[in-house]
Amino acid sequence: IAGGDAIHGNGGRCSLGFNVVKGGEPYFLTAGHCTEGISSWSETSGGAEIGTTVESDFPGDDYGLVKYTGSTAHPSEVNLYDGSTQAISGAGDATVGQSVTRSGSTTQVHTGEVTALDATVNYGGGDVVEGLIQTTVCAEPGDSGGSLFDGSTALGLTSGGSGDCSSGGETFFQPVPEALSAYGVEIG
Ligand code: TYR
Repeated sequence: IAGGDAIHGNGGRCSLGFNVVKGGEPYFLTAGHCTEGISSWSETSGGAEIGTTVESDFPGDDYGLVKYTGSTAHPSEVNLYDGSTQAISGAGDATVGQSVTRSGSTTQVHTGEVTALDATVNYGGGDVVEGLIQTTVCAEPGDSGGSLFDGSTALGLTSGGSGDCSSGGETFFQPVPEALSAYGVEIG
């Protein structure tokens, strides 16, 4: 299972962000608003458990950490939904004007540009998230938690936004380096 693949739990669906490791054990990052209410994850709705939520940060930030069940290594790669994957070798900070690509389980792969950094978004209901990457990339419900990357560099986790992938949208992403340092995990 790779970045952009579907992850299901508790009747909901999100997308896997990036496979990571900590102490030699495999984990993955996804959005905090996904891990907030879901403790057990599977690849299909109602399927076998592949991991359990061990950390969750939302609102304020929007990242969470899931520990894979078992010790089988999960290479850090992103599903390009064309039968191939993009290998991820590390994480970096996005820059304004950068061309970026997103992978997620609802709308698969879409590209766009970074328009701003350190954006604050109010999702309503008291859910304010700070420090987000703002982009012209579209996304839709279920793409959340999925990967934003540029080549082999991990940049962000899909948080939220407006619009859709038919008429176009604007999407905000949680930067990955902050999540890596908060949890003491690294890109495998
Ligand atoms: N927040 C959505 C989710 O939880 C993802 C999303 C992103 C939805 C951008 C719409 C949007 O415009 O799946």
